[in-house]
Amino acid sequence: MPRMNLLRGPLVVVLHLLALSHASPRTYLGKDELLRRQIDPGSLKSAYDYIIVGGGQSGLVIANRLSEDTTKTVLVVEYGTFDNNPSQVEPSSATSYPPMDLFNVTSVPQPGIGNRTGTVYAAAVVGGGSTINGMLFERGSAEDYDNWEKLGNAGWGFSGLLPYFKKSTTFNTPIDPSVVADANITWDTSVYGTDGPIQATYPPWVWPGTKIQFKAFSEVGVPTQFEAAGGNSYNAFWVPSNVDANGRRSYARNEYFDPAQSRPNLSLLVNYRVNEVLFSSTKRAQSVTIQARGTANGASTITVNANTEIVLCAGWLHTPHILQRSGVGPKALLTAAGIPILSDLPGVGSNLQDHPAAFIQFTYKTDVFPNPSSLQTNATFAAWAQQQWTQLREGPLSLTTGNSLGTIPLTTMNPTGYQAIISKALAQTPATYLPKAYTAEQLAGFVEQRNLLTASYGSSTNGIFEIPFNGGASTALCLDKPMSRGTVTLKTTDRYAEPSVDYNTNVNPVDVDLTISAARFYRTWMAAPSMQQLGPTELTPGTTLTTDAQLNTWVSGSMSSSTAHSCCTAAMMPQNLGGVVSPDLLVYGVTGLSVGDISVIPLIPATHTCATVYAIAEKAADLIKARAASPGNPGSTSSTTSISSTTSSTTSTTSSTTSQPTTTKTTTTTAPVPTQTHWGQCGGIGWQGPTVCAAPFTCKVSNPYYSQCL
Ligand SMILES: Cc1cc2nc3c(=O)[nH]c(=O)nc-3n(C[C@H](O)[C@H](O)[C@H](O)COP(=O)(O)OP(=O)(O)OC[C@H]3O[C@@H](n4cnc5c(N)ncnc54)[C@H](O)[C@@H]3O)c2cc1C
Ligand SMILES: *[C@@H]1O[C@H](CO)[C@@H](O)[C@H](O)[C@H]1NC(C)=O
Ligand SMILES: *[C@@H]1O[C@H](CO)[C@@H](O)[C@H](O)[C@H]1NC(C)=O
Ligand SMILES: *[C@@H]1O[C@H](CO)[C@@H](O)[C@H](O)[C@H]1NC(C)=O
Ligand SMILES: *[C@@H]1O[C@H](CO)[C@@H](O)[C@H](O)[C@H]1NC(C)=O
Ligand SMILES: CC(=O)N[C@H]1CO[C@H](CO)[C@@H](O)[C@@H]1O
Repeated sequence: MPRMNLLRGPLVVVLHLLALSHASPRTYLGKDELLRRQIDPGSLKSAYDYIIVGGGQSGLVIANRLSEDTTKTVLVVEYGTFDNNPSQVEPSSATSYPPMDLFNVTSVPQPGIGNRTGTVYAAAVVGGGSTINGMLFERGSAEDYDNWEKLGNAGWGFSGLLPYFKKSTTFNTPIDPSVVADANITWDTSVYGTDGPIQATYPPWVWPGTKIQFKAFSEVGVPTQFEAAGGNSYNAFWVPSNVDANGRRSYARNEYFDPAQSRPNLSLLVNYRVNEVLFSSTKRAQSVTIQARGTANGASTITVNANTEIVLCAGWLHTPHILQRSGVGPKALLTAAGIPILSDLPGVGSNLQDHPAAFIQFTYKTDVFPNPSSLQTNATFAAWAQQQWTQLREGPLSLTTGNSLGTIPLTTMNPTGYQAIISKALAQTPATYLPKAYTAEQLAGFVEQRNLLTASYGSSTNGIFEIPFNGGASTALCLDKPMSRGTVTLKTTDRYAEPSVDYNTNVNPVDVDLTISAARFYRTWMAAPSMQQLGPTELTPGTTLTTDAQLNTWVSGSMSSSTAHSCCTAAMMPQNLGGVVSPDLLVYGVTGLSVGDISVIPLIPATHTCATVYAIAEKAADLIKARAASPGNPGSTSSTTSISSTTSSTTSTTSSTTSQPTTTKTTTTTAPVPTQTHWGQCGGIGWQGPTVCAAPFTCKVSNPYYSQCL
C-alpha cells in the first residue's frame, strides 16, 4: 500500500513545507520570468545567422543550442505566445489542454472508423507540445530507432540517439522512497544524463491496484522491465514524468528557453506566422516572410533574411504546410494551388502516422481501496488528496497522466495468429490502401517500411500495442505500429487556411486485425489469476462480441485517430523512397533549409513522442553547428534584401527571389465541432478513472487523457 498519511499532524506539515521551500532551486512565474525576451517586430534585424520557424518544443531546444555560440545570431518566430497561467505547470494540466494553446483543426471524415472525424492535436504556444502535453516521459525501444537507421539514416539508430536522450535529460531520485519501495519502482540512472535540462522523476503516489496489474501481466507472459528507457520499452514497465522535484512541469520553455532568454544573440518573436520560405535563384533558402497573427490574408508581411540556415520546427502539421506554400512539395498539389515548384517532393505532407486508439471498458466488482474512483466517490478521500497536494505536494494529485505502461509484442498478444497477420500484410498490393497520390518512389519507400514493420510484428523485443494502466479497469488501447498512412494537404483555394488532415485511420485492414488482437489480449490479461481479487467485468466491447466481424464493428465505432503523437510528414528517408530530408536533416532539392521537429521521423516509434523530439532536436542542433563550421559549407550571402514591409501584391523583395503572391481571401476558419468522443475513461486524470459515473452524473470526455463525471 502506498503511504496514507491521514494521521499526519500539523508539525509534520510544517516540516514538509520547510523542506519544500529549501528544495526549490527554480523560481516560477516570478517577475523576471514574466519579463520574457520577446522582441518587438519593430526591432527585428534585417538578417540573422539562423531563423528557426516555430518556437515549440524542438524549436526552443535548437534555439538554445545554436545561441550557445555567441558569434551567431538566432531568431525564433512563433505563431503562439507565452502561457503564463501558473496552473499550466501543475500536474493537473497534463490532462486539460487549453484551447488557446492549440490550433483548431478537425480531420476529414475517416472511412476506416465509420466516417467519424477526429480532433487534431497541434500546439500553438511557446514551448509547443511540451507546454501542454501529458508529461509521460517515455522513450521507444532500441528497435524503433534502429529501423530509422535501416531506412537509410546512418547515425539515427538507438546508439546514435542515446547520447542525445541523455544530453536532454536529468533523472532525479523520487522524493518518496516509501512509494518506490512499496511499488517496486526501479530505474537505471546510467541511461539518463546528469545535467540535461529536462527533469524527470517518479511522483510520490501509486494506486495500489497498479501492483496487482503488474503481477497479472507477468502471469500472461508480460514481464516487468527493470528500466525501459535504455531501449527496452516493451512488455511492462515504469515511465517517469517530466516534472521537477516540486512536481511541476519541466519543459522546453522553462528548461531550454528561460535560461537562454537573456542572451543578446537570441531573439524570440511571438504572435507571428511564417508564411513562406523564399529562395535565391540558386534555390538557396534566403529569407522568410512573416505576418502578424490575426491579420487577414493580404495584410502586410515582413521579410527577414537568414545568413546561414533556416530551420523548420513548425511541427507535423505546419512544417509540411509551409514547405508546400514555399514551392517544396508534390507537384500536382502545388500546380493546382498555383504555386511555382522549386523542388518536386511528393513526400511533403504524406507518411502521416499517429497512435490511433480504441477504448476498452471494464469495471471491478471488488476494487481495492483507495482506487482512482475514490477521488470521485469518496469525499473524505478526495479532501485528503487535496490537502496532501496543497500542503505537501504529495498524494494522488501529484500524478500526471500516469507512470506505468504495457507495450506488448504481437507475438505475446496473438501467439497463434501473428504469422497470419504478417503474411496478410506482405501479400497486400501496397497502393490499395495508401493515399491515391502516392508515387512509385513513395510506394517503394512504403514497401521498405512494411518490411521493417512486419519484422517488428514478429519481434519479441518491440511493442505493437500500448496498454496504459494505473489501477483502473478501463483504458485506451493504442496502436503503436500502424500500416495505414495519412496526409497533410494545403488547401488549394486558400493556402493560409489550416491544411486538410486525413489520418486514413484503419484504412488498412491489418490495423484492424492488430486492434482485435489487442482487445482479445486485454481480456486475457483481465482473466489472469491475480486480477480475480478485483472481480473484473467487461462492459465494452461486451462479452457477447467475440467473432472477428463483431469485434471489427466495435473497432470501427470505438477507435479514434490520434493520441496527439502525429508525426512523420517530412520524413527522413532517401529521396528515391519518397523522403523529404536527408540524414543531416536538409531538405532535398534546395540548400540552406532543414527540418528539426517531429516531422522528420520516418516510422513512428512505439512510444509517447516528447522525449524522442528532445533527442531529435539536440542532434539536429549538433548537425547544424557542424555544417556551419565545415569549410565546404556553401555559406550564405543574402546581400540584397533587408527587412521590408510589403503588401500582398509586392511580396517579392528581390528579383532573385521566388515568392508566391499571397491571396486576398480572408482566413476565417470556424472549426467544426468534433463528433468523435470515444476517448479516455470516465472520471479522473490519465488512465485512472472509473468507467461508469454514478447517477445523476454522466461522463464528459475532454481529450485523449481526461474525462469527468459531471
Ligand atoms: C495535447 C498533447 C498531449 C501530448 N501528450 C504527450 C505525453 O504525455 N507524452 C509525450 O511523450 N508526448 C506527448 N505529446 C506529444 C509531444 O508533446 C509532441 O510530439 C512534441 O511536443 C512535438 O514537438 P515539435 O517541436 O515537433 O512540435 P510543437 O511542439 O508542436 O511545435 C511547433 C510550433 O510551431 C508553431 N508554428 C506552427 N506553424 C507556424 C508558423 N507558420 N509560423 C510560426 N510558428 C508556427 C506552433 O505554434 C508550435 O509552437 C502530446 C502532444 C499534445 C499536443
Ligand atoms: C483556437 O480556439 C480558441 C478558442 O476556443 C482560441 O483562443 C485560439 O486562439 C484558437 N487557436 C488558434 C491557433 O487560432
Ligand atoms: C462513409 O462515407 C462513404 C462516402 O460517403 C460511404 O460510401 C460509406 O458507406 C460510409 N461508411 C459508413 C460506415 O458510413
Ligand atoms: C522488482 O522489479 C524487478 C524488475 O524490475 C524484479 O526483478 C523484482 O523481482 C521485483 N521485486 C519484487 C519484490 O517484486
Ligand atoms: C473513504 O475514505 C476514507 C478516508 O480515506 C476512508 O477511511 C473510508 O474507508 C473510505 N470509505 C469508503 C466507503 O471506502
Ligand atoms: C552576434 C551577437 O550578437 N553576439 C552576441 C551574443 O551574446 C553575447 C553575450 O551572451 C555577446 O557577447 C555577443 O556579442
